[in-house]
Amino acid sequence: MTLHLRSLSKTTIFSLILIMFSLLATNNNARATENVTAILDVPGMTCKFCPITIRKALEKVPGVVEVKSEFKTKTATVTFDPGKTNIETLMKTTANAGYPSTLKK
Ligand SMILES: [Cu+2]
Repeated sequence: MTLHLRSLSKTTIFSLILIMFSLLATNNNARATENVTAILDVPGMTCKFCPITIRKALEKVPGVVEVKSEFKTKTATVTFDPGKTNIETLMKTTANAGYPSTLKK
């Protein structure tokens, strides 16, 4: 009985340690891949449907989390995981869709 209890608590401690390590690892991951938002100037938009084409193209890029595209300002606001993609790729993507873009300053 004593032996059984002791082995049980060892298992409990071991799983607690495992949980703590996995929590730490998750936290580190979250910090390393914090999302960033970039605003792209897309001067080639000519009507209210252009931003939809641009948004759909950008949403297909792995690592892109959110896209807001607006005809009025001729911009695409892209939130992405910098560990998975980058601004260069995003600009290439809009260009491939027919809309060359630059990073808004
Ligand atoms: Cu259009």
